[in-house]
Amino acid sequence: MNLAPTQPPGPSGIVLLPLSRDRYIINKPMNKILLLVAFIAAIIGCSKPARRYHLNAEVISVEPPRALIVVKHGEIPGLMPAMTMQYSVADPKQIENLRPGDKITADLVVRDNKGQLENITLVTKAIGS
Ligand SMILES: [Cu+2]
Repeated sequence: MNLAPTQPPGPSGIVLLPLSRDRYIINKPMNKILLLVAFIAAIIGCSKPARRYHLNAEVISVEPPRALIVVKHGEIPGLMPAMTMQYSVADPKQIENLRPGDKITADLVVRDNKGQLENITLVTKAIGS
């Protein structure tokens, strides 16, 4: 069998191998492994149940482009005392029209030690906003 490369030697005398064909052959099983890793990660991620807490809060500031909100929230029984803190929000559209001083309710969803606000609902509009 003749395994010699079909391409002529390069300028420096180094033989160029048909790389594109080799890459194709090598990458195929690699893609399967990556898919499997992603699949397993998804299963592990889904198997941990998220915890949900109801939250009453006052808006301190909002940053819709970064999906961030700073709120002063009341005590969340079983989780944390009342405090002012920043949360990421699941849907930035829910904070677009919020202004400092607005009163909201929301679901705090805790997943893998990360908290995110969902179902943000305006309760009382801040005076003058
Ligand atoms: Cu907090």
